[in-house]
Amino acid sequence: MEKLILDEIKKVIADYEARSETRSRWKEPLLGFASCEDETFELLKKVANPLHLSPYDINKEGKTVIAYFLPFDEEIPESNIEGRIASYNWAVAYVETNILIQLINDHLIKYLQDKGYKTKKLPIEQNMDYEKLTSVWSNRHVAYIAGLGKFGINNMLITSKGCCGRLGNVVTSLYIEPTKRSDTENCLNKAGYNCIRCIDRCVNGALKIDGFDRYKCFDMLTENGNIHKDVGNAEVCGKCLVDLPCSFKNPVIKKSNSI
Ligand code: B12
Ligand code: SF4
Ligand code: SF4
Repeated sequence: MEKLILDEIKKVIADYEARSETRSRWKEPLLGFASCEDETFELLKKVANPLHLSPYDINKEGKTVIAYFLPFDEEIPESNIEGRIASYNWAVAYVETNILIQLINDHLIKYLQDKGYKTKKLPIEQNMDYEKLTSVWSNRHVAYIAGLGKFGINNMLITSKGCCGRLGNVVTSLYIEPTKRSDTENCLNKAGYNCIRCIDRCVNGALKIDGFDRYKCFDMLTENGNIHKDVGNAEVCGKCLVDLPCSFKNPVIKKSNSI
């Protein structure tokens, strides 16, 4: 079933890329599965947000959270390395990946429901609280529980294909064996190596070694959103994701192999 789900996601990506208006390209997606019974979901009320939902709030009959990572084609992050302002391609990729995530979710819902499994997604309007700048359903944390990666000090989930990409998920009544989480860190700094490259790259003083100012970050996103108004709602920046050892891979594996 895992392979079938991956193939369905790949099909949606290929169809979307084939549309004449789509500019962005994505690499092969990564897929992870979490049991709705995983106790870490309860922990999220403490570490992420006291209002954080459980998978059962999204789907009462849920057994598995299907989480996926859509890595950007390398040209997209590479276009965003230079300068303080987010690149046009990064802004377009943000808008287009938001559309793609909804297409994938709606397709998986229909595909699994046709097979008799009730499947649901977070209603889009609940994705973000614009006052508190948090979500009641953190895609990063859900992906972490589904074994897709570990957090970097840039706050991003670093997967085996790095952190340059976006995350999505649905909750289904189909049981799928949960993906095992690895015991090791994927961020060089957290693994004990001397890396603060993401912090050095922050263009608005939002990301520091001792904390993250989400409002300063959002100021930068808003500035870029105004500049890239023509592509839609593109509140982006992402300078702390690109040109890093963890942009396209888990750098800890390579580093420890080379010692
Ligand atoms: C709100 C939001 C923002 C806010 C706040 C960012 C933030 N760091 O939370 C603003 C608007 C500033 C923002 C900025 C950006 N965002 Co944003 N954002 C979100 C959103 C909607 C919710 C995030 C959320 O709820 N955070 C909750 C807070 C409380 O979490 P936190 O404190 O940061 O989490 C830490 C703690 O929980 C801690 N922790 C401590 N102890 C423990 C213990 C355990 C067990 C665990 C699991 C964790 C944990 O680890 C976490 C990471 O440091 C998600 C989409 C979604 N629905 O999930 C996208 C999302 C997080 N953003 C994303 C991106 C890419 C960006 C930007 C790069 C903008 C851009 N696209 O150009 C920047 C990056 C800023 C940065 N370096 O953090 C991606 C991340 C992809 C990835 N690889 O991880 C997401 C997942 C969107 C997506 N669908 O892919 N974002
Ligand atoms: S740049 Fe270095 S410190 Fe920052 S998240 Fe990546 S590996 Fe970790
Ligand atoms: S997205 Fe931009 S402003 Fe926000 S932390 Fe990263 S580099 Fe800094």
